[in-house]
Amino acid sequence: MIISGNSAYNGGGIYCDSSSPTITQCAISRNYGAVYGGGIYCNRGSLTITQCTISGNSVNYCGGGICCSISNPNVRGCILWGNTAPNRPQISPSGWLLSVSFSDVQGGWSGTGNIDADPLFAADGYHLQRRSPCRDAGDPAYVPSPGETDIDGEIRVYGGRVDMGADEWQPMLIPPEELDLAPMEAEPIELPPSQGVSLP
Ligand SMILES: [Ca+2]
Repeated sequence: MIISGNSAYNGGGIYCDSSSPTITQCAISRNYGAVYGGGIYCNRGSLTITQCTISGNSVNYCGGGICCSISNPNVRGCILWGNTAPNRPQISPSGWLLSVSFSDVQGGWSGTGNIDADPLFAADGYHLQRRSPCRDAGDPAYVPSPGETDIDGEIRVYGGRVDMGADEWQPMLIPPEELDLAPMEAEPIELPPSQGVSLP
């Protein structure tokens, strides 16, 4: 699911109150919150967020990507990149327990398998490009459920290990402009020695 272009006072993309849902395979991108949580705001709950790309969201106070209060969300296999806020732009834990693993968090975050590296998004802000460090960097123990797909409805694990985020990079998704083809150069043609053909 793509959640994009929304705005709210708290939780521009998603607002969870006194609930503990699992949010998975979502791109939560380019949403806006006025105070807390540009992408996701969670109040009083044990939110689970897996294989999501939370990018380019903004908020005026804190928690551009995720903001939680009296909550202990579990974040696994996600990308939190390019979110903006005056305070704690990617994740705002507000002192609450927050488990983050196998995720790419801009500015870094402690936890197993986390990285801090530009995910090299395509122009839409959430698809991965071929050289993305998020490829094959998700939880190596991740086993998709039967029929589970990535955000494009394509296979969830390609290349032997799940990618971080909602998109699983696959070769058929490469737009021609990313193929880095060198311009064709004409090879000099060597003509065989003259066989004595005489032109009229
Ligand atoms: Ca993969």
